[in-house]
Amino acid sequence: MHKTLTALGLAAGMALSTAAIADEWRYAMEEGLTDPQGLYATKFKEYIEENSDHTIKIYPVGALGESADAMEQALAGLIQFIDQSPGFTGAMIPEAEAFLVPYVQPTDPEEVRRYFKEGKAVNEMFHEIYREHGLELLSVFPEGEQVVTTKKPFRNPEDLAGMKIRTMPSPLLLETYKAFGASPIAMSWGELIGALKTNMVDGQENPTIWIEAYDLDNLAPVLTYTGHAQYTTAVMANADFYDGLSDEDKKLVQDATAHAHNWILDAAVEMDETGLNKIKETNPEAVINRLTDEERAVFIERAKAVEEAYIEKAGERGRKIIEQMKKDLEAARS
Ligand code: 6CS
Repeated sequence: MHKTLTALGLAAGMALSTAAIADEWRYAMEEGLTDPQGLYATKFKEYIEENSDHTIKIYPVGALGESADAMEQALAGLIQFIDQSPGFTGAMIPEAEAFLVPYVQPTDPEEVRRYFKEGKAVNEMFHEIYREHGLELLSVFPEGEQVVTTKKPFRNPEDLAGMKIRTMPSPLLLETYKAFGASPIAMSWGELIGALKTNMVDGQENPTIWIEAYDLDNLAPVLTYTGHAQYTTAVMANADFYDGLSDEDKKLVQDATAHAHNWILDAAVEMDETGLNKIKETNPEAVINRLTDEERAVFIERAKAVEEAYIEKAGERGRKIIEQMKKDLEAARS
């Protein structure tokens, strides 16, 4: 009897240790496999699977519901990894909305590379904050300049008056478009295409590669480059899951992160340019407007109220983050 129990125990132990050696980890994201988040996830998966017995199952946009649903599952530990952008996470982590404050990030490709590779704010100031929400922050990367697509052109806040602009559900994005003179409406990604088709909204913002991939240039064909932000996203792990990994597996996750991160920093900048070229080639109706420095100055002035709103919510920590982002921006430019 005793022997049998020992044998059973051993068998169970072996099963457990086998499970620990070769786990399937779930990875959710807000985009498809050929979009920037999908390409990053694929690089991450390839590295993990080539360098261990673990496997990664990727859940693209929609597979687990909307962004908020996927985050709930990640926090509950049902999903081990999640890519979610501050435009969605910001409602839960106010400090993360720093990535949405207008005019504290570069748009020039070389400056973008430097800002994200070397910037102290991006690389050092958010880890502890995400931890407080049960998330181990692995990577923060850009997907391209935020471009406003509208049905009618605008060059100043007066032109935007009465235009209904869809934003991701971040309180700070609503502040931004109010400050810019428009009438913002927050909605999930899944609702946007229908809202543009039915004129429930007159425009939206997203990076060029995404606008091209999802035909947004056909639904709202005036593309305005205001230079106000990068679309920034973040990859995280459930903190309890991460803490429970062996040192070897933690290193594996960090190495896979570095591998995917270095790759995407160059690729994302290139994709931004590719997206615009494709739109120019395929959509003769598209109007590309790049605001002049003088026109931008008006929006930069309006952005001061958004920065104040951010600091009011994110407190002293938020103030330090914005200060550091401005220093990183200067450094990336020099
Ligand atoms: O606008 C959005 O909601 C989406 N934009 C991008 C670039 N990625 C995912 C997100 O859901």
